[in-house]
Formats: sequence, C-alpha cells, structure tokens
Amino acid sequence: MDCLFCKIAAKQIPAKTAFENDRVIAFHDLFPQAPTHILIIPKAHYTTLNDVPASEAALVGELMTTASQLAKEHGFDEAGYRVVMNCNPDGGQSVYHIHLHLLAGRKLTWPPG
Ligand code: D5M
Repeated sequence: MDCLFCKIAAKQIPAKTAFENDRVIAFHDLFPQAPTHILIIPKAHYTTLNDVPASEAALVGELMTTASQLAKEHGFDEAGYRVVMNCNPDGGQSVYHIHLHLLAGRKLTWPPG
C-alpha cells in the first residue's frame, strides 16, 4: 500500500521516533505547528477515523494514553497541551493514515482555524 505513514512505521522512510511499541509509533512532525509537535499513529493502517471499528476502541485509546505519557515525559502535563485528530478534507486531514497530533510548548488558541 502506498501510504506515507505505513512506510514510516515500517522504517522505509526515516522519522524522529519519540515512542514505539508493537501497536503504536510516535514521531516528530516534519512541519511542526508548535515547539513540540508529535504524531502518534497505529502501525495498522486505518485511512480515517471513520474506518476504525468499535472493536479497535482500545487501539484509539492507546493513541491518547501515549500522548499523555509523552506530554509527561516532555514536561508539558502541567502547563498543558492539545491532542487532535483531523478527519477528511473539512477536518484538515492531509495524510490518510490516522494520526493523533500532540501539540505543546506554546499557548494554543481556540477555536482552531
Ligand atoms: O497531518 C499530517 C501531518 O503530517 C502534518 O502535520 C505534516 C506531517 N507530515 C507530513 N509528512 C511527514 C513526514 N514525512 N514525517 C513527519 N511528519 C510528516 P494532517 O492532520 O493529515 O493534516
């Protein structure tokens, strides 16, 4: 499958890895929108959030708990951070393999654009 993030998960394309286990890999965004901007993805391919069955709820939960763990490790848990998953064009998704953005290190504005 011609998927950028599958290739990163398979180490066919380099990325700066922040965390990895059998199910999940986290790596630094190539075009950071905050001082710390990490993407957390499942190694299994799901094109959008719409494609994740309820049976994989634990996997999506693991993306979130990985984000909070990384926030703690980087010292952002008290100051705060944002996690966001974009879905389809109006949601701003540009890479079609689900990924959770972890953004931290500056005061983030709300609502997002
Ligand atoms: O987010 C897709 C994100 O993926 C966006 O913030 C840029 C990032 N990106 C694109 N190519 C790479 C590579 N090669 N390494 C790391 N990060 C990358 P979306 O929510 O789909 O717009």
